[in-house]
Amino acid sequence: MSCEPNQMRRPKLFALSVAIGLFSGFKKAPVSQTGTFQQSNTTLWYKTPADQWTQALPIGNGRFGAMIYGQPFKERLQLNDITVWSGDPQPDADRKNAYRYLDTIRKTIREGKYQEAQDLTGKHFTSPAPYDASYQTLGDVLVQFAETGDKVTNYRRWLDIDKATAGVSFQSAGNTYSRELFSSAADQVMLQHLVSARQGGLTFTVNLSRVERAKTRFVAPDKLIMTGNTGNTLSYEVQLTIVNKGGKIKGVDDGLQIEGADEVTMFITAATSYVLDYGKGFKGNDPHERADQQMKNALNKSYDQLKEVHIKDYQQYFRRVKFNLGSTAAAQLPTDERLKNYGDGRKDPAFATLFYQYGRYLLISSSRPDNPLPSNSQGIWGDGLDLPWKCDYKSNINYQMNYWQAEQANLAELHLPMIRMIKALVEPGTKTAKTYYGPDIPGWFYGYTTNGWGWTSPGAALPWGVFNGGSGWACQHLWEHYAFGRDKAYLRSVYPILKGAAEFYLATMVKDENGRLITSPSTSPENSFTTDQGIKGLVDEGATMERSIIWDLFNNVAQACEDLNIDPDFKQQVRNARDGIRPLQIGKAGQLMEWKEDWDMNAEEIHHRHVSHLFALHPGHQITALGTPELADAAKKTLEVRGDDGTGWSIAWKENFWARLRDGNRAHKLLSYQLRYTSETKTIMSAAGGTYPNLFDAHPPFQIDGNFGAVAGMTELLLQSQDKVLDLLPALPDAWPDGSISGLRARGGFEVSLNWKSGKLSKATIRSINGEPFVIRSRAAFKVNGQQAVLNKKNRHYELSLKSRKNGVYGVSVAVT
Ligand code: FUC
Repeated sequence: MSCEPNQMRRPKLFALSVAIGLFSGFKKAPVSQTGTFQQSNTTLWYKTPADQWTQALPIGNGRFGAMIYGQPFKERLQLNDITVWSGDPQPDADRKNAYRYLDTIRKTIREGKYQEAQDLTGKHFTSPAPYDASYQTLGDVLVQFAETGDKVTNYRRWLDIDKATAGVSFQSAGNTYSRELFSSAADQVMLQHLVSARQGGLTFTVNLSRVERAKTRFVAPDKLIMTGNTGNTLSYEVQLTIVNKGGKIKGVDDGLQIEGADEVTMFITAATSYVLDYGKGFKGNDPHERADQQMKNALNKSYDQLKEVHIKDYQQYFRRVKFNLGSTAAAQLPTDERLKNYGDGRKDPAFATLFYQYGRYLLISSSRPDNPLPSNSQGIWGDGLDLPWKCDYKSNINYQMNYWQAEQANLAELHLPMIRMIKALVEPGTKTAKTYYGPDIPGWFYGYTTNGWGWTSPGAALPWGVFNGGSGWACQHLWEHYAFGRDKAYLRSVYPILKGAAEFYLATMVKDENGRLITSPSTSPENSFTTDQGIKGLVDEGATMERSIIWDLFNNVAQACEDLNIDPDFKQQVRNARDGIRPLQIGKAGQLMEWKEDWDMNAEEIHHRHVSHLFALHPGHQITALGTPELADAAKKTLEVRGDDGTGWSIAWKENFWARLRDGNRAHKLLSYQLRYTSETKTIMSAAGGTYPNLFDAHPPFQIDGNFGAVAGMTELLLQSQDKVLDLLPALPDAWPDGSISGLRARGGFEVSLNWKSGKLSKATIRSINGEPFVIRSRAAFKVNGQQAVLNKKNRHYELSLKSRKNGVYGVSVAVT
């Protein structure tokens, strides 16, 4: 519906309203309908408001988001901006001259003096700086209604993940109230639209607040501004403007009072001074102008216009993948009840697709292509000043898991904030490399974590603080973006970063007793070992994960040289080095060995959550179930020993491992573990993973990697694409006998849709984006354009090699048996 642009009437009215101190109903708000509740399998919905944060519902435009509680007469929107980091950059967090101790540490490890090596590493190879900076809340919008509403009926609150809009509706004292909220990436504004069915039914105050370092003032009777900072570096500004239809409005101290409105639209904008630029100390422009400009732009448009553009903009990502596993009566229930009932998933398979699409929703809402920072360990949603583990980018699993789904689940552009952040780590990482490994060491490096301030130093303590794999693993994401998209110009642009990471490892790996390349000192993320003599230790040489990450990096870098037709000598050098890395080893229990020696079965914590040594199985490609069956069996044994349970992300990782091992039922069992209802928010380090009522993953506490890892795991059950083989339904679980999925992406530049019936592939469609050759593999016999797939006797699968043309579409038809 049309209305006059707000800005046109604003200047004239502003002077008048200040003069009378009260805005009365002459302001024509955009007349529009809030979305009404519609049950669907892309809706999370509840019959009661949220009391706890893990019941509240998240919205976000990649950068700016909120948690919505939906209380009838006391609404709280807890706000976040992805750049709100406390503390300051710490460019001097490296331990000066650490490299001088390197030889001694290495020698001590080689001599088997593990306790001494640990002491030396802890003392000289960690960071002396405190790691205090944390991602933080931006503040709250609090809406306090005049009505108290003892008798609320027909209450509904929901989040429609197909539209990225949230809503609340209920009745009280004969009136119907409804609200709708969304955070628009297209217009960089958050909106809350409130409607009373009865004329004049909206009377409330609204405030902007933050627990510390904030000042709120009304700058016009319809506008609040909150400003503040989080330390020396970051300042922020939040603006809130009310557009009302009917009633009166006035400013009071740190709030606004609305009296008797029929309909109110709240426009909220936010900006900070953050800039992802190490050279500038992460300090950009004052946020005022941006928050102001965003507000002005938004006020120029009607609510309906903003909503329409927002939905379209969001759906360009969300609707790329459609996933259907059929529906049962169980799907009619509210989301929290469905979660409680999930059990083994057979009763409500549609809940698995909801959880899958919710994971995609959360990435779209926390990582838009031009995000100033990537999705952190809570996405963008976090309430507090010192969030769990600082809510940073732990790079020994958690940060990478956040982005596993990006390429496969057709959200490749959302990978870009991560890729930009990796680029931004090269400069500080170059310094860290030289400080710890020697002034002549080329390339760049970072270890177990990074944060909003470009942290590349090790941590303060063992075992977690010292890890060689962060940068190598991060580089896998630079590569995967190319492996799926096959954009050579992009690959050329990131090649120097890949090369720099490889140069660092080439220069710092040492030879073991047999002349094979290993890292030293070396850890296996956050785990410890016990030698056969009973000596406990944290620091070894040549731990499996570090070797596997470097193998993967060298392999990718050599391929990059080949694909770009550059650096032939370097290509040879990394290939030789890759082949010189100490190979994966199988231990006495038949397990894949985690350490250099066969100590796994002596482990103090045999069910430890990190299963780092299986990197080569997932997310690496060195072990495959059909290509390297012995190693795959060893990986299986390791998983049996570790057990299924764990923290949220650990369970999600195991879903991916079992999918790669082509055991769909075991992966599905793990998904069922992950979908255990929990309200536990205390930190528990083992066996307590689950899902909160708002479907956030529980480590516990909330950690979003589990949500994202589950999307990757479920995708791997349906489609894998190692070595340019498009493996259709490699691990379909029995719990999903009939279904379809469309829009998945595969390495080599393909888009794949699949249909299956009674547990068997029935149809597939493959679109070739770049016209590259490929191989299709399936358990079932199939044909493409009359060409019959051939049974590969070794792996017992049907395979067909095809050439493709750019944008060619290939229909896979399966003989009905
Ligand atoms: C690592 C993990 C923890 C947690 C934290 C954010 O330290 O070992 O389980 O996920 O990161």
